Amino acid sequence: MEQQRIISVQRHLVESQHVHPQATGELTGLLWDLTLAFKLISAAVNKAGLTDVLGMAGSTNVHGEDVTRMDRYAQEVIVRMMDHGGHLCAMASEEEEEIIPLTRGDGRYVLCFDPLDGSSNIGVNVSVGTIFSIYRRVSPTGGPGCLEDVLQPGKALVAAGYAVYGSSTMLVYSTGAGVHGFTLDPSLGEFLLSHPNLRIPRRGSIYSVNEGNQAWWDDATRRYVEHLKAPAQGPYKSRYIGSMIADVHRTLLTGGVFLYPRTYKKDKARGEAKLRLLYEALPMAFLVEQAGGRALAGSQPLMEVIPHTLHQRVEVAMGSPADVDDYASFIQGAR
Ligand code: P6P
Repeated sequence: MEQQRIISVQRHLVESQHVHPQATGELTGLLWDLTLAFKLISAAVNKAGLTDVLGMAGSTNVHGEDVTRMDRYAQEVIVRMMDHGGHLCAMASEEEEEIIPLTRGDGRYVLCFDPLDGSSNIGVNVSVGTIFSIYRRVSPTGGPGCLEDVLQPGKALVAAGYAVYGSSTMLVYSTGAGVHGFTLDPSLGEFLLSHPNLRIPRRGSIYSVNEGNQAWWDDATRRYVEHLKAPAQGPYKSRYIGSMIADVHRTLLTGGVFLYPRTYKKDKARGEAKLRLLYEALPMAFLVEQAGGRALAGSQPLMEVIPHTLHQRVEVAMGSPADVDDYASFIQGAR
């Protein structure tokens, strides 16, 4: 069996850049800076239980959710890492109401990120992570970016990825040429290629959804999930961690489907979505589709959803193409 190359993420990024002769190295530099931020956050998350970092910071974010100090730490690390690099014209974060101004904000790219997705799980030692997406600016160069640079659909994405802080820390990213996974060797402080050219199985045997919301799903979603439980389907196994990054990472590697459907609890007519479009759903959808999977928002391709506000929420179904196609057949009324 061919020996897998020993290659760091830095080397991988440089080699990926050489595939694009017109590349300036800006995106490579941006991603290098991000990988350093992930190492710093990983070191802190991995000893969260040993410091007084745990416990609520007493603040709440734009969504009225308790913010742990780890959220704030991860947010500050990324903002300080990216502030002077000159690669960005604007940043948007789950933790900030408005776009984040930069000291050097005349760059060519835009960064949207969730600094610590699933952070409410830190206290019980469940995997959490940082999710990011990168667009090219659309506003005139030479000055700071604006909201228009951030509110772009998934099909405009230049790159996306995540760092998952679990039993090991992994970086999974794509610049549109496949999905590549790197595992951090803490003794070296290097992300080494461990999952080259990730491809999601055509069909899986795991479904991942918070069934506690079942009473407030629409009928098609309820029927789809019941369909998966029928013996004729295997039946599928249920796995739900409650940390999107962990649930989608497992789906990417083993196949199956991850769902966060709209719930019709408060607003019986329109329903409510939970996951954020710009810095949770879209970057993960980009990766899943780059790995050969599919991602939907209801019956619409998720990558085509137009963001109108920074913290817009969206219903999500993503994973193996055959599984997402089955879901779509229920949603579209064909089953
Ligand atoms: P629920 C974490 O707070 C998060 O944003 C996602 O990471 C996760 O998939 C979802 O919320 C969990 O939500 O309602 O199942 O607890």
